[in-house]
Amino acid sequence: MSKVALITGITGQDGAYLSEYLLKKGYVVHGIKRRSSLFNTERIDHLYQDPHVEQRNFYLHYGDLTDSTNLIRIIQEVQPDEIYNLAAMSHVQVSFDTPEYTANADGIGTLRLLEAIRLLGLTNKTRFYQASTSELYGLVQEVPQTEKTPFYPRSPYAVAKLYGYWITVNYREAYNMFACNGILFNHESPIRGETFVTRKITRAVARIALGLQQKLFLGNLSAKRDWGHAKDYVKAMYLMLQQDQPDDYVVATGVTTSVREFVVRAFSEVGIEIEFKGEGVEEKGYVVACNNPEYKLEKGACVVEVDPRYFRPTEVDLLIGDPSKAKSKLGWKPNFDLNALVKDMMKEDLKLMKRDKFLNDGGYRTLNYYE
Ligand code: NDP
Ligand code: GDR
Repeated sequence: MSKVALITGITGQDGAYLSEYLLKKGYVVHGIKRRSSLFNTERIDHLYQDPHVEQRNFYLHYGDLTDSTNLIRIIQEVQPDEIYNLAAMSHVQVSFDTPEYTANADGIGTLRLLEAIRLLGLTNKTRFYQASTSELYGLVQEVPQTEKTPFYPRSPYAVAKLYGYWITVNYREAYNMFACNGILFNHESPIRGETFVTRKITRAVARIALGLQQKLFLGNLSAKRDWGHAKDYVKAMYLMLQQDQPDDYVVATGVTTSVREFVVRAFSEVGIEIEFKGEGVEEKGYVVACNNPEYKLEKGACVVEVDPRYFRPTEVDLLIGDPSKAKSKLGWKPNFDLNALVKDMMKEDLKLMKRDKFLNDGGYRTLNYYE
């Protein structure tokens, strides 16, 4: 008998990679997607199966983490062996604009799922993965951050996720549930949401190289993140639910890099050398050399500028994770380092933007990519 997994947030970056991974392992995968006015399944369209076909292993259900009865009904129908709770309003800056909704979906949403498992009498059957985050560490207290580092959340998103973290621990202890927190550090990919900083950078660099955009506007260039590849990180989620005992794990690369350095690396991937000059909001990135004859960028052109609108009311300055426990207990190890990640993202975004350029040049459509 195949194992059955239910994934919330299946239309997101991690949901898509995890679905692929579990399907390859022979799972039957069910996912919860939200109703939206435009299609929101682009990342999983290649996995879609015609509902008229009898033998299927991939199913989608309409639902929302803010709707308990909907979650109870889906879990009752699906009777999952494993639930991966990946759904969340996951943008830190946007959480300052929508704090109440973020608390409801990211915090109470986690409780709704755990409580549904309990009410349906599935505590001995269903294993639960909670998408916890390095944002819990917030204000730097020690580096590298481990499973034992105290939390100090710095955004409505992180505070909501703090509730999600502890309610998962509480249900594990109170009801003996197999419930785990993956404290995942930033992980990116070619299908990363376009408004997270890495993808915003790789898309813009591809567009600037192709002459579709002149400048990239960013916020805090000095923030440092421990960036890994999402393909590696979904494997850790799976491994956590295959252990004998439930536990919480940090998943990270152990290497930290500034936003500024990420920008330099992304440009260098397409043969453009850039240098930053100035300080604070006056800091700008200029082209030093363009070593790729395909691209026509003038030496001295200003291609990056700081825009304070992207500053956050409270920032997380430095994240660097210690994945020792995940490595020793789960046998997890990442295949991608930062170089390989930037390469993968730039390669795919160049392909995408070349397609857009073709459409633009042909007069078929014009898109506004400034975000
Ligand atoms: P994405 O933003 O790419 O995906 C989020 C998913 O959640 C989407 O499928 C989205 O649906 C869905 N969603 C949002 N709100 C609701 C809701 N109210 N009800 C149901 N579904 C909802 O995030 P990632 O894939 O990058 O991250 C997955 C999880 O891991 C998130 O919980 C995130 O907070 C957490 N995390 C992510 C890290 C990262 O670096 N990527 C690091 C640590 C934790 P739709 O497509 O319709 O918007
Ligand atoms: P983060 O990711 O907040 O770490 O949360 P994001 O890519 O949004 O920001 C990383 C850092 O870059 C700085 N920054 C900018 N960020 C964005 N989005 N846009 C900009 O223009 C910009 N300029 C500078 C930010 O200030 C920040 O310091 C991600 C999400 O996936 C969360 O869901 C997850 O929990 C954490 O990673 C781990």
